[in-house]
Parts: sequence; structure tokens; C-alpha cells
Amino acid sequence: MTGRVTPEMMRQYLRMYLVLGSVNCIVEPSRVVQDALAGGTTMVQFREKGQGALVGEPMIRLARRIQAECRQAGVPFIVNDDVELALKLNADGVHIGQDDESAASVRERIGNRILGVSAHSVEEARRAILHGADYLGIGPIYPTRSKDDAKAVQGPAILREMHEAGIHLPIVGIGGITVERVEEVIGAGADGVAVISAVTGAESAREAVEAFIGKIRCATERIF
Ligand code: TZP
Ligand code: MG
Repeated sequence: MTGRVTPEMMRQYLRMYLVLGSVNCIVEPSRVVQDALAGGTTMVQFREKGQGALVGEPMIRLARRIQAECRQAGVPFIVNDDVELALKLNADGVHIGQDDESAASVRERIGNRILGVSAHSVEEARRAILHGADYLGIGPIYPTRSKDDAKAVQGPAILREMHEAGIHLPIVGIGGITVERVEEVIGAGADGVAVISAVTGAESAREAVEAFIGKIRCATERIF
């Protein structure tokens, strides 16, 4: 990447953001990614976390397989938390939470790569912007079973609150988002949806993503 991602481009990448690791998948995760990309996924985050998560070489091998699928589809490949891994693989970006290394220090290490930061309040959002975030992950919007240490459910109101507070960085909603909830999330001001289980737990990841894209398309002409 030559320069920082533009907000316009970032908003497009956020439309249908698949987040996953091996613990979220019943079949081979890179196969899930391949199917999800065929359905129109716009960005992928490798989040190898939770009980039974891979570590060491097997984790790196899986990351590489997922990255290869993303490359082939021309979709950004983002690594959750692990800046070392992101740099080693030359990933397109990193996503960090509030308990990880500071956004400012991650920005320094990753140069122009995409930097996503999870924020749960206007204050956290402001700080992330100041420290060089390219997008904000806001959630959990709805109850989720995919994150052990998830903070309190915020509801779509938090998205509106961010806008009202003058937060104009691209925003993705996360946590318990299903096809049925897309309209509410986009309607509240998110540029897109970040999803784990509604795609990884679907019988067909491709069909699940297609259904999401259909709803996202309906919910906003702004980004399509
Ligand atoms: N951060 C906030 S909620 C969440 C993360 C990683 C999990 C989202 O997973 P699901 O299955 O889409 O609710
Ligand atoms: Mg984290």
C-alpha cells in the first residue's frame, strides 16, 4: 500500500466484514473464507482466539492460507491483536482492542497499513482517532456468544451517539449481527457490519454473505 487508506475506501471495505478464527468454524476456516469471499465479503479479519485456538506454526499456517484467499479475491486481510504476525505476513492491517498495545504505538509500527480500533464510548473513539485509527469497531451491538470477555451490550443507539458526538471516522458495528438486524445497524449509522457466527455457523457461508449483502444494499444507497 502506498499511502493511508482513504475514508471512502475504508467505508467500502467495512460493508461486509468477516471476522473469524478456527474456533468459530466447523469446517476448514480457509474454506469458510473462500466461500464467504465468493459471496462478496469485503474484508476479512483473522482472529485466532478463545479456548482451543491455534498457536505457533499451525496458527501461522492457517493465517497464511486465509491471507492467500484474500489476496486472490483482492480483499484486505486484517490481523486481530498480533502486530508481530501482521508484520511477519505483510498483512493489510491490524485490529486492536482497548486492552491491547496503544493505537499510537501500533500505528507507528505498522506504517500505512489499515488500523482498526474497538471503541465502546465516544471518549475511546476520540482517542483512537487521535492515535491514528482508520476505522472504529463498535459493539457488542447485540448479545454475542463469540467473545468471552465482551463488554455490555450497547444496542444500535451507540452508533447514533457516535455520529451525534461528531465521530466521522468509518464505523463498523459488531456483535450478534444477523441478516435481520442489518437494517437497524446501518440505519443507526454504521458503514457496515462485522460478523462471526452468522457466517461461520451458516450451512453455506456464501449464501449467508449474499443475504447480508442484499440487505446492506437495501439499507443504504450511500455505499453502493
Ligand atoms: N467484538 C465485539 S462482539 C464480537 C467481537 C469480536 C463477537 C462477534 O461475533 P458474532 O458471532 O457475530 O456475535
Ligand atoms: Mg484485542
